[in-house]
Amino acid sequence: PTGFRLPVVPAQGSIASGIALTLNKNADSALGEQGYRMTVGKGITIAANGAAGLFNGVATLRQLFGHEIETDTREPGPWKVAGGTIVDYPRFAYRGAMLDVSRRFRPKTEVLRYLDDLARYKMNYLQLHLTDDQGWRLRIDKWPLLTDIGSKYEVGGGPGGYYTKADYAEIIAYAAGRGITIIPEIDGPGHTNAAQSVYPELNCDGKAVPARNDISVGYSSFCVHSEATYAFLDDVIAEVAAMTPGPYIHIGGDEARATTPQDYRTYVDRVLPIVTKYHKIPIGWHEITKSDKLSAPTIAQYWGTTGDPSGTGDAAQEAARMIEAAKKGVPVILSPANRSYLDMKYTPQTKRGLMWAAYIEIDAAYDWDPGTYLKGVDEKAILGVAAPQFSESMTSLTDVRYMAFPRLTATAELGWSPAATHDWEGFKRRLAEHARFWETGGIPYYRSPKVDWPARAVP
Ligand code: NAG
Repeated sequence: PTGFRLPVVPAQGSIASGIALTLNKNADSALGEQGYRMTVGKGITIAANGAAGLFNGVATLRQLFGHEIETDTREPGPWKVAGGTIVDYPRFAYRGAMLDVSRRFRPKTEVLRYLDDLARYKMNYLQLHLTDDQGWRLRIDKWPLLTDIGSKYEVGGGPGGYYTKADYAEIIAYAAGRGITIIPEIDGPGHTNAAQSVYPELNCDGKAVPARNDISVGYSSFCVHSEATYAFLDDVIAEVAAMTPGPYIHIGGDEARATTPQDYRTYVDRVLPIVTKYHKIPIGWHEITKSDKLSAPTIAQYWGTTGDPSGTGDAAQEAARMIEAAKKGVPVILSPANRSYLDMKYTPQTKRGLMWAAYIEIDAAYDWDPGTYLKGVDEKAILGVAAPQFSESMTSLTDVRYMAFPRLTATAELGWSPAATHDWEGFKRRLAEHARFWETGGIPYYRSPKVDWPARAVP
């Protein structure tokens, strides 16, 4: 990674000193695509089958130093790492986060800082929620008004903003330099007011709707029976696919309350093939399981609040439908809103955040098992975990990070570590040691009373 100040030496013969990163293609199949073997003797060797493994090994090494070697000037070195060998690989292939840059725009440089945060914890996907009722945030050349006009507002009355194609490319490259793949989300058929406010043809009555920057959900819908809608989506998805080297495009699909159930299925069944046509794998919020045509490799992201289908309410029904789809082979990304949503308040006293799903303290974010969460679903059906953060209540990068730390690390660990090592007492002890990284790195965090934090490193 850039900024690494230790000497990197070529891996010829034994390593006398310094750090060697070695790619031994298929030499150690137990490590898989993302694992690594680290040997610390006089020097340090990190070996892996692919770049992803090397990134993960470097992330571990940075943690082993016990403090941030790039920003923590209180310890100029030399630095010590205990000797030994680590063989390490993830439980789940997908470990992600989501930033909502629609409700409130976050400038490119702030997205890069969040990518740094994710890389530190071996997270390998960042979903960008680029479109919603309150603003469209990515330049689409064929439909320029989306950003010329549709990006100029946001929740709270701020100026909004958008990413040019060059900005987006820079975000993707910066992410790739840290082992992270960007997943663009184009939400629909609901959460679409920004697009409908600038292009009248997306509405059934052919009239543009007024722009909105309030935080209600579920009122907007593309005109599902009009071919203009699919011509628009074909153009948008073609451009997004061309800009996105990663394999996935997220089509949203959540909370289409203004769309009838039949229309909703029509929409999903029309949009999925467009994504496939442009050689991308679709991901959708779990509502897309309402389509009868859903099948692998299309992925469903579960944001329900229970994995137990036996109850009678809506939540149990959502779980039942997700479980049925998973059993039919649809891969699942787990983002239970009452466990992994980084926009839920920690406690009633938390200044930012919503609380519709739960108050989520750090122990609640950690104490669940992705492998057994959906009742009756085999762990093999679970692609991984993700921690979304919607931004109705986030006014700055400081807010974004304060709500993410420490909970983001809980999702990261659930995605990486084997179930057998799950242990709240151990987690909370290890977590306390990370305060120093955050404080010297300028990352605000919630000092949960459930953790015995050390005295502040930076008073
Ligand atoms: C839901 C909506 C989202 C909103 C968020 C707030 C999903 C998938 N959809 O109402 O638009 O911002 O929760 O936590 O979460």
